[in-house]
Amino acid sequence: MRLDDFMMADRSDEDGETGLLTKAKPKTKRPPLYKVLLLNDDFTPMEFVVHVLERFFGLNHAQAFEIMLTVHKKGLAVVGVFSHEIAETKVAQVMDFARRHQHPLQCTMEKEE
Ligand code: TYC
Repeated sequence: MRLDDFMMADRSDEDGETGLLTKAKPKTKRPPLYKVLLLNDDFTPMEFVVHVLERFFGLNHAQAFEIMLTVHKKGLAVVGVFSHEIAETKVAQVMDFARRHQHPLQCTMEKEE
């Protein structure tokens, strides 16, 4: 083995086809998280919203009541942060449950920055 080969041996995968020696940075980016938001409206009963928060977001009654009141007063609130798939499922569950009970409750998701 020539001296050059020997010197390059342990960095062969930093070179590739380009001839440029760049450090191969390990890419282990965490997947993005998504906020699930509940929106206020004038018609959905407060007790229904509390029930939704208990049923689909695992909150106890006091936590659920507090978040419901925040939505009622501020217009919206984050009710949880999840992976894309879980957030999508929560939104679908809430929207379906509200629609089946004929309430206009809206639930959306938003990528966390
Ligand atoms: N504003 C509704 C009312 O006064 C209650 C409500 C709270 C509705 C939160 C939606 O996401 C909501 N009955």
